[in-house]
Amino acid sequence: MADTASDFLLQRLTQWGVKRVYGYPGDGINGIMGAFERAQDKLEFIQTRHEEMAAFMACAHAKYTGEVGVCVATSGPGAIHLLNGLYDAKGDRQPVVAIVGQAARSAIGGHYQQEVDLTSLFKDVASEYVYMASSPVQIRHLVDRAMRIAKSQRAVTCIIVPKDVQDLPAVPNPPHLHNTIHSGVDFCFPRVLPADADLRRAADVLNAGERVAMLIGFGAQNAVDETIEVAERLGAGVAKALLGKFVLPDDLPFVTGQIGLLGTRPSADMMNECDTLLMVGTTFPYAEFLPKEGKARGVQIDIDPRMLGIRYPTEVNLVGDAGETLRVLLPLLERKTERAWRSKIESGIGDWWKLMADRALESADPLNPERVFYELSPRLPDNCIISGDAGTATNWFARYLKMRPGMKSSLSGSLATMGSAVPYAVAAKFAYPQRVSIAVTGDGAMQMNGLNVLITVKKYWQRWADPRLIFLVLNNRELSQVSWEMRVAGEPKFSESQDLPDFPYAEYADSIGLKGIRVSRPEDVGPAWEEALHADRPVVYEAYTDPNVATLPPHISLEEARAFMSTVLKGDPDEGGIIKQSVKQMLAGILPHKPDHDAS
Ligand SMILES: Cc1cc2nc3c(=O)[nH]c(=O)nc-3n(C[C@H](O)[C@H](O)[C@H](O)COP(=O)(O)OP(=O)(O)OC[C@H]3O[C@@H](n4cnc5c(N)ncnc54)[C@H](O)[C@@H]3O)c2cc1C
Ligand SMILES: Cc1ncc(C[n+]2csc(CCOP(=O)(O)OP(=O)(O)O)c2C)c(N)n1
Ligand SMILES: [Mg+2]
Repeated sequence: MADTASDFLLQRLTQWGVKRVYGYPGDGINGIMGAFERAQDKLEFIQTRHEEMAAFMACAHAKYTGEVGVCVATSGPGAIHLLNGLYDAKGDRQPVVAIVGQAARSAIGGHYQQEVDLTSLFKDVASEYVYMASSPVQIRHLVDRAMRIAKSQRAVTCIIVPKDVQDLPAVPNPPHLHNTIHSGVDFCFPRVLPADADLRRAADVLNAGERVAMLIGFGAQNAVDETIEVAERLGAGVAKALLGKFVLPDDLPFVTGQIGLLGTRPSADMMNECDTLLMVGTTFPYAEFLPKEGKARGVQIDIDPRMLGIRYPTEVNLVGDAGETLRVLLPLLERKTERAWRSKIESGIGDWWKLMADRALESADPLNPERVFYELSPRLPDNCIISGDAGTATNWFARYLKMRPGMKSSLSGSLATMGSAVPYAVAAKFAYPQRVSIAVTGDGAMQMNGLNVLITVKKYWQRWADPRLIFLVLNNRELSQVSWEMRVAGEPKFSESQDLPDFPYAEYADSIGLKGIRVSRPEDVGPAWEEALHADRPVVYEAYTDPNVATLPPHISLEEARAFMSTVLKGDPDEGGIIKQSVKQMLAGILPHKPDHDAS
């Protein structure tokens, strides 16, 4: 069979280095599926259970590998299903290309079956580039531009291919005529460096500071040595935004860990007390966990000018690659001889880890979820990849899992959608079959999409060189994060909305040929991790946990936590009554910028 436009589409993707596409078929993309069948030796098609999972997996591929993630879906319903996963990629600025089918050109505009105005539908999520091929001659430049724009802008792009165009003969070389496009595939990232005068301004701010705090994120991932060196020289502590969790190891004495509601007390204290802030490659969103406006002078570094000066009114905004910029900044920075600030940060970190251990070992009914993460942390295998979700698990993931060099971690950060952990973990496994991949998720998220993704795991796991892929499910029979958010707002739990049906997650895993482990006693948590981490197949680790363990902001002692939980739970339906005032008073005492933490 002569090459079709679809064959050429896939060939062009492979010329761009694409090796795997996540998707789901349908008659709007039969032509493209036929081409996948013919291209199997060069391009892998991974069948997901739902197009949203394909988009999540493409996003995770981009996050974990730095390459462009690609997903494919049929016209109409398939294309619509992609959206949430594509918005996840857009929110976290990941390069993803979506390829979708469309009704035949002869039917477009005729209210035809499965016809949706896809250019309009994708106009927001793929705002950098969305175009439809009305002729095979466009395929070459549509692929080249979608890939180049996705890569260079860290954006979602979309190519729409009507079903009849898919089957037309390929046109790899447009005629040498007026109105034709002759595009190419090469792409190199430029060196991005600020101007010398601006580096000098930044150095002046940083040199003048006496108490420097650093906040780094995902964008600092290739600047590990430089970040450590700058922190050493400035006597600074370093906090990490959640998507940058893996960037610096947690055993460095000056790393304060996460920041924010799920952050650590040392991070909160450092931001509250610093006089200078250096932010590198981060979009961390919560202003109340950054210094109060005017209290600290600020410098920010980001490769994307649009992301500068939007979280704190930083005095010097440097457009640059994190590593390149820190390298040229370093010679301008003076070593702080006064190290008291740094020593204070370091001792705060030691105290924090002791508090974490105490909290994890508190009893709960029947099991404290913190214990599950606390026991996992020291057992994490080298180079493992951890994928988180939205729910209480996000908090324990952020606080308890200590990262070491070589590990990776991620979740849906900006969109903060439920359901990222399981598809992300599967994509991690496809990208790195030799590494251990771990998803940490709630039962709500598992019921939303995770259980179905396990069927994908059943289909593929035997392909992986190392079969270890572990799904930790916190079975707390509740949308616990929402219950806590409502309680904190002074509302009792609304059972009709938050209670979840119990489900046998471990048994379900066994029933489809994976391994299920169910744990409900604290003493079994550690041995169960050993079993899961040495299993010969993917494991669902079902932890039967207490939904009433609160996810609390950083400034709260063990005693305050106990008092808070018992007071707040009295407001729940079974106890009757709402105790808005006492909840608000308690919160006023523990949230950041409370008067006694505020030097101004
Ligand atoms: C339930 C839930 C709760 C959450 N709570 C918190 C919380 O308490 N604390 C928290 O931190 N997060 C929290 N998040 C996540 C939060 O919403 C943000 O997504 C996260 O803080 C962003 O992390 P980041 O800044 O590391 O990454 P990103 O948002 O990915 O930012 C990276 C930045 O680096 C830039 N960049 C990329 N490459 C380079 C380069 N080479 N050089 C320089 N710059 C570069 C990018 O342009 C971008 O601006 C939560 C998420 C969920 C799901
Ligand atoms: C798609 C989507 N729907 C709703 C929410 C709001 N939300 C955030 S966390 C959460 C509850 C998560 O419940 P579960 O997965 O059971 O975890 P738990 O908090 O109980 O540990 C909800 C509903 C969301 N983030 N994403
Ligand atoms: Mg739950």
